[in-house]
Amino acid sequence: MTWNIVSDSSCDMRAAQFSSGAAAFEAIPLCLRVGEKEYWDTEELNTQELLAAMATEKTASSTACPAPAAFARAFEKADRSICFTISANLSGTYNAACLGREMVLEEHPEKKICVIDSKSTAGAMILLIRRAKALIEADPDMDFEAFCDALRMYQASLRTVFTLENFDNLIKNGRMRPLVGTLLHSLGIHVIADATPQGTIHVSDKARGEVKTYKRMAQLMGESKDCTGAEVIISHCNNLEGAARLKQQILESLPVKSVELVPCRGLCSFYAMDKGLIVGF
Ligand code: X90
Repeated sequence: MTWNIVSDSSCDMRAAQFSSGAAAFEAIPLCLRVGEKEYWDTEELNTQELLAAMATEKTASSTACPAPAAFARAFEKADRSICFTISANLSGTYNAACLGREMVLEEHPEKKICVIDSKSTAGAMILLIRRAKALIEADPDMDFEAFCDALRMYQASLRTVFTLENFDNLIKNGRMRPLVGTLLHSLGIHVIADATPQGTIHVSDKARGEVKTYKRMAQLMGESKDCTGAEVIISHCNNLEGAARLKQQILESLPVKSVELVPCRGLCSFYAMDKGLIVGF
């Protein structure tokens, strides 16, 4: 029985962080457009260059989800595939993956393929990938439906809280409603947002200054669920120092098991923009 764990490049996971004798891992790249230039969000993409290009580009920037065929190629490779995508309410990626699934099942009805909407992105997807890997390693021949149900339950238990210095790309690309008061940031006010259970973006609070922002984020995390023993992943866009301070705050405030820091890949860098912090737990 061969297994492929598939995701899209919004997952902020790199192949080097995945090693398993029981399953392969593959992240399908989204396409990032900055002015006239197109970047594929592969592991080779230099996110510093991307951020620099975005900072100087005056015309519209946008992104595009992978083609169904890109998912189909990944699903063809194994007997069983589990796929996690960025929230279907933010991107067509989930839809593309479902179409890719149909394409493969038409030719190979014996294969088993499950596509799960993460209703989030970034760290929440890393946690889903790791849980899938652990379940496969524990029993590669398990009942496929039971495996998918366990992961759907785990998805529903995950939360995402984030703070960005700049919401321009999310707002300009129609992924969230404009914020009231665009001068907020220049006044030292940080906007804190979270993922709704439907996988949309919700502005939950504002805080003045970095210390209060991280305190409030940890508080919101505690209010959103019982964080006892939770594994926390902070994706940061070019902001290791901020991520480390937020980690400290989380460890002081909440009974979590661990907090890991990972740099954003291209898609999350594109939307989180310089200094953004996304917490999945
Ligand atoms: O299909 C596409 O072109 C991709 C569109 C992606 C749009 C949003 C990405 C946001 C990533 C901010 C963290 C948001 C976490 C909340 C999830 C509900 C960066």
